[in-house]
Formats: sequence, structure tokens, C-alpha cells
Amino acid sequence: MYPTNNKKLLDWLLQVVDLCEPRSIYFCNGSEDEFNDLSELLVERGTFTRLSNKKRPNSFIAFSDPMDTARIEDKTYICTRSKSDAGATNNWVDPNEMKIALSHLFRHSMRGRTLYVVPFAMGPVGSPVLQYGIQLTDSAYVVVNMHYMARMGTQVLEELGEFGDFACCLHSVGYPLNDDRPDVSWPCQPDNIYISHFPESNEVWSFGSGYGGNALLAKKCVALRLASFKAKSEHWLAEHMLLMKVTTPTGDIHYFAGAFPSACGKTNLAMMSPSLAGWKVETLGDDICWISIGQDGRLYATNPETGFFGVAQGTNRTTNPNVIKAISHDTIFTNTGLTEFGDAWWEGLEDDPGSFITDWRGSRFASSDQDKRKTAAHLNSRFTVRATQLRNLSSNWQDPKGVPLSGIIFGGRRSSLVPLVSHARSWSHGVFLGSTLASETTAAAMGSIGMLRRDPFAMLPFCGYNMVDYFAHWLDFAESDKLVLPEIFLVNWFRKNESGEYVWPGYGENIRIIAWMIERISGRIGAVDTPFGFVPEGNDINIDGLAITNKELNSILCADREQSLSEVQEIRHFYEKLGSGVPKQLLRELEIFEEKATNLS
Ligand code: SAT
Ligand code: MN
Repeated sequence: MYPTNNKKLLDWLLQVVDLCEPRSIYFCNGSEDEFNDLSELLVERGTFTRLSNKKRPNSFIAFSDPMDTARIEDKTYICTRSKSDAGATNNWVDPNEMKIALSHLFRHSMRGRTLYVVPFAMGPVGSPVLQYGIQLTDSAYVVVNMHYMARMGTQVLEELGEFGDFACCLHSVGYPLNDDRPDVSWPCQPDNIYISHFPESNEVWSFGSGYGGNALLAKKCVALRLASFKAKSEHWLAEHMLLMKVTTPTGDIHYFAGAFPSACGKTNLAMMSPSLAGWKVETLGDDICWISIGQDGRLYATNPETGFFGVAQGTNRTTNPNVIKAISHDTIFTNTGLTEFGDAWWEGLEDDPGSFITDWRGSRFASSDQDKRKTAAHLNSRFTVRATQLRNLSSNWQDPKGVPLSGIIFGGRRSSLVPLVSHARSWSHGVFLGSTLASETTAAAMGSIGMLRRDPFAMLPFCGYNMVDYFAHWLDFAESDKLVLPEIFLVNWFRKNESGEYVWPGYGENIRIIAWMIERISGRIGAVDTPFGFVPEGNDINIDGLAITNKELNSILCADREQSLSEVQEIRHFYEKLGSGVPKQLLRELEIFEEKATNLS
């Protein structure tokens, strides 16, 4: 009766049906017809509004419940048997207790709804790090987003066969239609959101939210939290990183992965349109990167996703011309504004929104009435689009081997102290830079605006185990002399001058910094040693044609002595909060940082 004989799936499905009591069960095949049927259904229910086919063909917009607009970190749990395996940075509940509590919530939670079975594969066929998952969900909105974001459907069921194993991902929006209760356009249960991970049994149970990473479980839940846990014992890395290919004017090719906390322009960097003639940047991924050891001892990186779930707010022809083109058709928008012409619109977009706009809460306002309408788009408004719509997608992005990394870039948003760019002195120094990564917050959801938040490796919300064990796992890569490790860099595009203005132009001009990295990787140029690592000498960054002077450039390449010394104290304090297991090598790196800071003039 079902299109699978996978024993684990059939057993689990039976249990879930018994618990959640859906009205019907539907196995997703991943076809275009299925996408069209479900989008039509979402239009009928009021979840989707179809955008004008003249403006943006085959595209839809959804407005979420105002209480369900983002990932919720305080409702995200890592449920390992021992609390210490989850570590100081994760919320923890005993797995049995959590399952008992969640079973109460999931009981009858799908009444009146269809349960969709979504088989998905993270990673191309033949990849050594390929992971399977199956999401059981009562959200059709999730299914259509998954069509873009992952390889899913019948082919995956076939790959799994009778005995294939997979991550069990159970999801309910928590809005059963008991006793003819009418449906709403964005069903959810915001007071009872739980995003629970059981890494030891390879499971996710997510309840109450239909938004983003809370609901598209393949993404942060499987590809980062469960995968990072697995990667630790299997000696690979599951990272919150972009992946890009850079071709120099002489035809040399270098691949870079990059970790940035949110609101640091990670997607824009991944899709950059370089300002320097002769340089080419192509994208392989904008959010998640799995890194494993290749036969030649180099580290190979793969993007396990097939789409982009990017922030709309602030995306425009200057910040990201490539993605603007990609989202001109066949795109799902969530919580952007809607124009009177039936197009999506958000603050920062150059297009004229017309005289009236419907904001993400569904209220119609005169566009000129800035005060009343607040912002048309939510700060966390999103577009979902297939990777293949990106014109500068690298042709080998689905190579099962992955691509060999030349460099790993860490970056944060720091208005002072951290240099524009520095090159780690060694792998362990690079791990130190990653472990102390910090960024000033820009959205109130992350604490008050402008606060410095430590976000090691940009993995604070995504590491599926104890953060100090994660640091040790990274350090382990230097143990074998058979490996040819990538060089590690730290960047900060966001240094400000005394008048509070950004000094570095950023965006397409960042290619100038990457060009310097490539010179360093190739061993062709020297550099100046600082607490943060090696920074460029005098004229080594090409600033031809920029408004910035050499003096200004130098002002954002140096580190201030007093600020560096207070950074030492903050890092010490941060490490203490992580518990007793911070690896000795990192404590040693902190001492070296302090010595070098003390010696600054
Ligand atoms: O909603 S997601 O978790 O996919 C994106 C994000 O918050 O980083
Ligand atoms: Mn992300």
C-alpha cells in the first residue's frame, strides 16, 4: 500500500500515526506536479498568495503568525543521556523525560490534517558524508520548501531500500483540527515550541512552529546538530559555513569555506560579484558545509543542501546582484511585504513598491506612511530558492567528492579592535580564532542591539554536543602529519572610524582581501605578526580605485593594546563559562595572545 518496504520507516510511521492521529498519510515523491498541487492547496488555505506572474513567475508569498517568525534558541534542546555531553552552551533535558513530555503534546496533534512523509538526502549521490532523513510533518508549507532545499522524494526512498537507515524527524505545527475547528493561514502553537534533538538515537522532534530552521528539519537540526554529533566520532566536520570557488586572473582555483554569525553578510559573500577585473567567484553553498578528509590528505567540502533560505531584508542589487536575479522567478517568500502589483518587496530593495503596500502582518498602508507601517518586511523575512537558479553557481557543486579547501574564513561584526583581515599562525591558532569568534548583535531577538555575543565557529546554536569537545575535535585534525590542512583567516568587514562610519566598503570589494589570502596561501608575501595573527604589510592590499586611503586602511589593520588586553579578559571569562574542559592548546593560545597584546605599543 505504501511506496516503500523500509522496515524502520513502516514501524515508525505506524507509531506516529497512532500518536498523532492524522486524517490521511501522503508519501511525497518530489515531482513538479506535487509542488504545484501543494502550492495550490496552500493558496486555497490562505497560507500562500500567488505573486503576479508578470512580476515574478511561479512565486508565492506567505505571512507567518506574528508569534512564529524565527528560530527559537531557548526552545532548542540537545537531549543526550548525560548532561555533560550536551555541554554548557546547549539546553538539556533527559531524553526519556523529554519524550514523555513531547508525547503529550504530539498526542492527536495532527487530527484533521494530512501527515506528509518527506524522504530526503543531504549530499549528492556517492558522497562519503551523505546522510538520509525522513521528516513526518503536518505542514504542506514545509513540504514545498523542502522541494527546493533538499534532494527529496521517491528517488530517496529507492536509495534507502528495505534496510537503509535515516534520521527520524517528527514535526507538527501543533494545531489539530478537532471538532470542525477552522484552520488558520499559519497554524502553530507558539507557547509550546520545542525543537528537541536526540543525537544518540538520530532523531529530531519539533513541535509548535512552522518557521525556517524550526520546521525545515533537514537544515539546522539534521545537517548541523545531528550531523556535528555524528561527525565527531566519524572524524569529519559538519559546519555552519558558506562554500565558494575563487578563480584568479591567472586561472588558479581556490576553494574557501567561511563561518560567520548571523547578520554578517555570509550569503552575500558566498554569492559575491567581485569588483576586480579578471577575478571570478562562484558559489557552492551559503549556509552549511560538510568537510571530510580526502584520499590525498586534503580537506574536502560539500554543501549538503540544494537551495538557499536567505534573509530578504537588505538584499538588493548592490549587496547581492546574483541572488536578486535568482529570486526573480520560482521563489517562495516568507514575511516580506507585498506590493499592490502583486510582487514581494522589502526594505533595501531598489524597486519602487508603488503607493500601497501590505506589510508582513497583513496590514495595508500607504508606502509613504513610514511611521505607521513600521517595516513592510520582517527583519527575518526569507526567500527560498533552488540553488540551480543562481547564475554563478559553481558547475561542480554536486561533485560527490566535494572540493579541496585552500582556506577557512572566520568573521564577525566588530566595530573596533579586530583587524580587517588576519592569517592564523597555525591550525591551533586558527581554532583559537574560531573558538573566540564574536559578533555585535543587530536584531533584538539575539539580545539587545550592539551587544557582543560570542559565537564560536558561528556554531553556538548549532553544535549538537559539548562545545569544548567540539574544540578538541577541531584540534585533532592537526594531530596527523598526513593531512594537508587549509589556512585559517579571520576577517572583520565592519570596523568603524572615530565618526562611527564603516571604513571598508565590503561586498564585491572583499575580493581584494581574498586576493591577499591567496598570496599568503601561496607563500608569496610576508606579513606583520599581531595578537590576531599575521596582518597585511603596508601596500599588500590592492586599494586602487577605492576611496579609502592607505592611512585609513592601516587604521583597521592594527589592534589597539588596551582593547586587546580587555579582549583577553573577556575570552578568559567566556572559556570559564564553557566549563573545565577547554583544551590546553587553546589556553596556551590565549597566553600567546596576551603576551603579544602586552608587547603592542
Ligand atoms: O531559520 S533558519 O534556522 O533556517 C535560518 C537561521 O535562523 O539561521
Ligand atoms: Mn545559517
